[in-house]
Amino acid sequence: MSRKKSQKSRGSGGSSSSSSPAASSLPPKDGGKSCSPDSQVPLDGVVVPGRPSLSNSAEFYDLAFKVMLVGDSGVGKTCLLVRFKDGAFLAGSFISTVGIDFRNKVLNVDGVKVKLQIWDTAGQERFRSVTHAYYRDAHALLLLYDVTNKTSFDNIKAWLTEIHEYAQQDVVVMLLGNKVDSAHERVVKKEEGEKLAKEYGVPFMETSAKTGLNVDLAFMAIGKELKHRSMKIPNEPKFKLHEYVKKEVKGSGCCKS
Ligand SMILES: Nc1nc2c(ncn2[C@@H]2O[C@H](COP(=O)(O)OP(=O)(O)OP(=O)(O)O)[C@@H](O)[C@H]2O)c(=O)[nH]1
Ligand SMILES: [Mg+2]
Repeated sequence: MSRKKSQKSRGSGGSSSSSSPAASSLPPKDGGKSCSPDSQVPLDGVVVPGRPSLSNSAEFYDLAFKVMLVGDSGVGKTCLLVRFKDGAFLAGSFISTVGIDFRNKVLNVDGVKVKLQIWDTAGQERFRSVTHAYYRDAHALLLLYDVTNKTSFDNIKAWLTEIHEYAQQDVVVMLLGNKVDSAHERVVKKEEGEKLAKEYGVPFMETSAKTGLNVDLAFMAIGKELKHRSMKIPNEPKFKLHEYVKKEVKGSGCCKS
């Protein structure tokens, strides 16, 4: 996707807990076990050289960014987040997310502590107006479809239209084809995902929240891109997100791609 307009409210005061609708009014999907909100902190995306890392009680960080998970209901957004945060897979019956929820994770990106505040949105249509309010402050969006569900793939164009409408012009977008472990149920080829991503100019990878394939990579790639955008270090080579993803991505090892 081509995004040419300049940043609007990045840098100091880009987004803060007070500018987002309260998430606490929404019940956590699993009784608070896996998705209870961490405490909120300002997300300014700015590092001050030489000062100690900021503290959010137990967590220290230099930069903070807001990342949103979006896509149809059932594509695996919550499972992807739980896999990334806790290294576990939420097996068992599918409990759809209600409204929106978030979790924090601090990544070490080239020696800089980058805190990602990751917002897990509900894919169900009836929550769409709730989630629209959160796009405005997002620095990055992970847009998911399910490789075993053609409708979720066909709906990606509509999601991208929605992103253009509600998100910042320079938001980082990455397309993820999830559930590649389900090789026998696959109905969307890897090449189709690649083609669509190319059409919109966004990086793409296939993931599995079940096995963990490429999950950490997806968030690390986002963290690196946001860190490099935020910190201009003299003589540092420009970070190229597409190239990084191409180099680091792992295949599903499946013949049916
Ligand atoms: N095989 C497989 N199943 C998955 C994977 N990710 C999620 N699932 C299953 O897909 C179902 C839906 O997963 P969720 O993560 O709850 O989906 P969601 O996108 O958060 O759905 P909403 O909250 O309704 O928007 C659950 O039954 C998961 O166990 C995956 O990578 N592989
Ligand atoms: Mg969910």
